Amino acid sequence: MEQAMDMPTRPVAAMPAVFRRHDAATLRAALRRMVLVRRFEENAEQAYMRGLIHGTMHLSIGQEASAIGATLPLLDTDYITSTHRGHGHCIGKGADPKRMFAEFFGKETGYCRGRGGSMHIADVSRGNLGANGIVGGGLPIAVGAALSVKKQRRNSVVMCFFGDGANNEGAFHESLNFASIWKLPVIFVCENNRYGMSMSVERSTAVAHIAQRAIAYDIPGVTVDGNSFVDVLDASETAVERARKGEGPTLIECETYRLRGHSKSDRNRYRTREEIDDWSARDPIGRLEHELQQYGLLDAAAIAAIRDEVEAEIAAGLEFAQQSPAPSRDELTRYVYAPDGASAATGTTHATPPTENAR
Ligand SMILES: Cc1ncc(C[n+]2csc(CCOP(=O)(O)OP(=O)(O)O)c2C)c(N)n1
Ligand SMILES: [Mg+2]
Repeated sequence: MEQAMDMPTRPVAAMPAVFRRHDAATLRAALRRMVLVRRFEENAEQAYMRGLIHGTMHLSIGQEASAIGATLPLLDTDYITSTHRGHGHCIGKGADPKRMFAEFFGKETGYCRGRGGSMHIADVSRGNLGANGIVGGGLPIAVGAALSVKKQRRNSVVMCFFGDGANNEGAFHESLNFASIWKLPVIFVCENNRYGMSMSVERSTAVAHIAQRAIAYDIPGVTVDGNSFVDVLDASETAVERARKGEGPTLIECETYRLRGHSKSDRNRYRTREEIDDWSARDPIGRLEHELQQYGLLDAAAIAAIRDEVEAEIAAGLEFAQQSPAPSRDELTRYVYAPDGASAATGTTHATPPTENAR
């Protein structure tokens, strides 16, 4: 009986092109990353509820196909800019959950030595130029990074994540225009999860599809099912290839949904239970598992093994974070402000930071 359930149920001829382009090991690794993002966030949420993590956090539960499908074609030498809802982007760019948990717990071993927290995880050594608490803040940074890549004649690309809430901001329009006129290697990935806090896209946005905005900047714009790993990966590969060939930017709109509230203080008053249930039924992880099984690329035992591996990795990450040292009190503002008086990059003088922070 079990064997029969594991038999492929769809003809190989019907297999999506991205499943042909990647071997089973790569697809398994992608699914593993999606499960890792989900379990990372569920565990972070629990730690928050238990009072172990302070501040707030924005969970991307339900959006994993968008983060992992988009980042899969990226190389270590490529870059991303992320958002306040960026845990999936970080893991997609190769971040270690141990150091992410440590950052959440405010520990020295975190990516920003515990000074950044959930919304400011960055790892420049792996091309993660940072999450960003400013809506739309990553867009001009991505364009600047892409300009520098182009000037240096390097072959890297920059993937810029942002939400639907950013698409009506000036920074979005200026960034797309600059990237287009200079043919910069940027992939703009809009994660349209239907809401900016409690504001629906229907109420905030004049166009039916955010990808239509690309027309104004004469670049390709494509809307994909953001809960389909296959569709997101397909669009991302096309856009990354175009950027790498020097043909310029693309705007990808991933239509998706955040199953949790905007942040930990959201009481979900602007949407219905039915809507949330409807999107829960389109869960991107279950969907990819099902598709991989349908084409005989992964069986139930392999999926169970992925879940076990991820549980072990999460447990080790939490343990590492809890055991790591906290910063000492008199060093709390170190790494937050530039050293008194000087900028390492330019040698110029900064305004003196507020005295209570100047130590
Ligand atoms: C420039 C700016 N304006 C407003 C805010 C407050 N704010 C934080 S998140 C958010 C909504 C963002 O929505 P969206 O871009 O769709 O991302 P999502 O939260 O849905 O992932 C707002 C308005 C902010 N952080 N920065
Ligand atoms: Mg949104």
